[in-house]
Amino acid sequence: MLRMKTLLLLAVTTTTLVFAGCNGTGGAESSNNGVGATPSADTTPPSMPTGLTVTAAGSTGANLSWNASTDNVGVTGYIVSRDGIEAGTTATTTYAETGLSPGVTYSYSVAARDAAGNRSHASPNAKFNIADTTPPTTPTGLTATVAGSTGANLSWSASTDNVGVTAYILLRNGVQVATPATTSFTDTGLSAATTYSYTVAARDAAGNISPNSASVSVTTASVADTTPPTTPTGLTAAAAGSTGVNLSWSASTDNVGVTGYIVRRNGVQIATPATTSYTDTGLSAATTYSYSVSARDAAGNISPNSASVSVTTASAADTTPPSTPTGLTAAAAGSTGVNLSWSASTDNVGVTGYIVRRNGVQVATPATTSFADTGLSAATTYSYTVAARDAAGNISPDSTSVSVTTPPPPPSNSASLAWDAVTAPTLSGYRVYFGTAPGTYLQSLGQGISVGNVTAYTITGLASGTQYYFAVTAFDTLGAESPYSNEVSKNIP
Ligand SMILES: [Ca+2]
Ligand SMILES: [Ca+2]
Ligand SMILES: [Ca+2]
Ligand SMILES: [Ca+2]
Repeated sequence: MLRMKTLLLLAVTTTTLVFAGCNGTGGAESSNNGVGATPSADTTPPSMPTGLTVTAAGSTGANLSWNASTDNVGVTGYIVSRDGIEAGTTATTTYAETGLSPGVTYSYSVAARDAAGNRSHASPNAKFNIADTTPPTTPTGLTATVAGSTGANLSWSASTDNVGVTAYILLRNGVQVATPATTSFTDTGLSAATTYSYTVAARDAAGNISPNSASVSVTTASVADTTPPTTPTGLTAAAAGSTGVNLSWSASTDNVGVTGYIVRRNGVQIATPATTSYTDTGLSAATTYSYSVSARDAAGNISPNSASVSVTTASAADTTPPSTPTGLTAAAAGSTGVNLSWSASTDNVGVTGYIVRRNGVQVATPATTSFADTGLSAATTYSYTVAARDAAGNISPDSTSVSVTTPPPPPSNSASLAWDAVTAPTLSGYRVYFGTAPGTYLQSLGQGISVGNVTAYTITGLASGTQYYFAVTAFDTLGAESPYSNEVSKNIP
């Protein structure tokens, strides 16, 4: 109790004038403090304000209101604090804040006071925030530069915002790829030789997003291709007649793409086909050629040469006929035969035979330069020509025609003999012997029919139904006679 009295006395000395105007209530209290007529000091603070609310007022203001406090003497006003610092006072239960910033959270409390200066406990804090609904400005000055074959460097001018730009939104071909906090970005992982379009927008902490910037495009660099295609395999070559060769091979592969092939003949490039086959032409007949193939790509890389293959063209077709036979002669051989002979023809490749025509009709194709025609009619004139031919079937023109007339048929009951001539300097002639039994002749040796120096003779007057045997001898000017020739026989019908 002693301590309480001391405090009361101090209050009296410092607040006498204040309470002079409050006798009505002071008097009521004074009766309780037992100090007599002197007004008692008010040491009781008002009750703590309750129900503090803060509502927005425009874009930068707020209205605070709360429930009135009570006091043993009387509440004289309220003290409003913002973020722990006194912001203002009011005699009523409302307070208007101005000049607030969007996007900032303010914490308010209010305390009541009375005339004696007693101050209540501060109310619980009420938080208040003015929403930021203003987007940043649109970014400008967007530029994009190539960074090799897979990257692009982007930069732009900073946007501004009523509160503050917190990041940028970078779009590549309309799709968000990054949200950098600064005004540049290096995009990576792009495809070579490809065009990309970029825009950028700015955003603030409240999520407001500016319009997209103007679009810029950039094309990445091409990747240098230094890898050649694979070596062609399976090369085959086939002769196409006497002047052509057909080539084909298996396709090569490449990291980018095969654009064509290089065909070499005997080591010299002759063609650059885009496909896996080629027909070489204008070659020489019966000649061997060597071929190889390599593949190339668009960057000019060339594969190694394939294994080489050799092929020999066919021999040239022979279209030249042999020369026309010359020197054709025809001689009757008896009454039913003709012996033909002629000079050989020549040919660019070779004569393989002759064609003999009798009266324009082919009768024989001998390989040599003579022919014995038989089975003819006696006493008849025949015309012959000869042509030559080669292996390709080319045929020469017909030779000059020659005619021959067969002699009349021999008389009946006769026998015509012919023999080889005897070569002797003193030859005089021949003698013919005949009889009806082998080796036995009607003429004694030396008494044969002397026929002169000829090689053919016809014996007439022979008997019908008899088999005759014949032989010939030669004799010289001295009378010497040769042995008999071989014997021939004939049956006289
Ligand atoms: Ca009070
Ligand atoms: Ca804003
Ligand atoms: Ca390549
Ligand atoms: Ca020929």
